[in-house]
Amino acid sequence: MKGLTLFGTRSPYLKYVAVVLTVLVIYTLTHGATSYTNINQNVQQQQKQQSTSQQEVARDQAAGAEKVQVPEELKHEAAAKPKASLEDIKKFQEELMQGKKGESAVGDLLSDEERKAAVAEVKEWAQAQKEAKQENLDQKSALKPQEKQEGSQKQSQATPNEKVSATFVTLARNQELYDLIKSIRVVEDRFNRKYNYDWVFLNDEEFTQEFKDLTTAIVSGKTKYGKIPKEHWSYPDWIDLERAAASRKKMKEDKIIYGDSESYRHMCRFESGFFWRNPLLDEYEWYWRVEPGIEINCDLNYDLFKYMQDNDKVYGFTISIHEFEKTIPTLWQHTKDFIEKNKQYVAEDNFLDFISDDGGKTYNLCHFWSNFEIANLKFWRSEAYRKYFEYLDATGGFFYERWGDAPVHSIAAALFLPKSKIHYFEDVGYRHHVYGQCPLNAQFRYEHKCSCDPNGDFTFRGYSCGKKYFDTMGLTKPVEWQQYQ
Ligand SMILES: Nc1nc2c(ncn2[C@@H]2O[C@H](COP(=O)(O)OP(=O)(O)O)[C@@H](O)[C@H]2O)c(=O)[nH]1
Ligand SMILES: [Mg+2]
Repeated sequence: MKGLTLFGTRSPYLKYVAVVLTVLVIYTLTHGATSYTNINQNVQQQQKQQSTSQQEVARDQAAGAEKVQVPEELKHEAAAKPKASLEDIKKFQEELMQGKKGESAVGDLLSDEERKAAVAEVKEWAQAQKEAKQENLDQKSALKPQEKQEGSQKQSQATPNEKVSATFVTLARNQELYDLIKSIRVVEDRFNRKYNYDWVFLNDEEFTQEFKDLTTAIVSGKTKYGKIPKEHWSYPDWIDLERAAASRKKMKEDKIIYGDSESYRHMCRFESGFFWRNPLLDEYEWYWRVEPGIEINCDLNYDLFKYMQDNDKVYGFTISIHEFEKTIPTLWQHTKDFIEKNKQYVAEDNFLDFISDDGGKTYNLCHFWSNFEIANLKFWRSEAYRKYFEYLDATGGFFYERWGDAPVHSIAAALFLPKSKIHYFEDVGYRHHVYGQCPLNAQFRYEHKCSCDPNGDFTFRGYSCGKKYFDTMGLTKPVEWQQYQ
């Protein structure tokens, strides 16, 4: 009976407690288990509901139904603030550069976006200036006496408002777009995103919309497109077309590069005598030539145009090389004839020694590789160069032989300019097809994030004219040069 004590009469309410507890336990056990089943069911149910609603959305979308609620604030464009003028922006930036924090009234004229962009530009400029200053110090401490002279040349850090009148210029065919776009991308990344210079594109045919759209999307400055006029890309009337054709045939047999190409000849004549006459270039003083398939391998932390301007340079190059003699058999003789009749054009302290080993009797074939050029357009527009080009053109040598624009430009620069106006961009890591220039100093390469292999540097190798350049310019070669010849 002991067992029944709990339910005994001595504590009758305990019976009720026990009953309540039992009920509670049974309830918990049964409902607890059910609740697990429910979670799974819920997930399944949710999934089912979701898929139904997805189906609905998809159905709605397919039906073009616009069920999504657009937030009110997105329905209307924010009331646009009137755009500040370029003058206002410049003034604002000048104040910032003078450390005034742009608190004056002019700052109020700028929208938030304009203000942000202007501040960012000034910050970037300040950073670039700091880097250039450091770099200048580093370079100077590592330079040898002759180079110190160069090192002491004026800094070329343009402020955002101090841009030089300059543009990139590219002659290209539509089908070269994707080769070219890589060149543009790298020029922008290494240099132009900081300076935003314009870019002029020239073609003997109309550029396609795709060409224009893609290049405009990538260039940070303004882009301009020109179709070359017929008279700059055709046979002049004094050319004997049969003689020209026979010469192409012979050059093909002799396996001379581009020997049988008519378009290559038009291109070389155009680059020699006409690109600088294109009206799209009229407003500029300086240009930087870029071709499809080139590479820039190191960061350029200063304004190369401004460097040229501030240091009174006219013609800048990266690679120098010997020309294939068979493409220019009579070019030097015609040059000598021209000089004989026009001695007044020859500069006093010229660079003849770079292009001739015997005081001008013969041409040693050295020339600046013109696929990279940073130069002053005034030089090509000068009387000396115009007359020289006209003289050469009248001989028909662009078509009867296969004169390149590189030797024509180089001979003119070497003869009509004092050699101090020619600048060698030693610091520009550059490659065009098989030949490249890669700064030989390892520290320099690290600091400028160069991607080139110094073993691929062409400057002191056999076919290059690099050694000749250093010797005739009176420069000391980099200490590393013997390792890389
Ligand atoms: N529009 C146009 N551009 C050309 C033509 N031929 C060459 N070019 C351009 O002229 C430059 C030199 O030509 P390229 O074929 O690179 O010659 P290479 O560098 O001497 O091998 C490049 O910028 C080419 O895109 C042509 O027929 N039409
Ligand atoms: Mg090329």
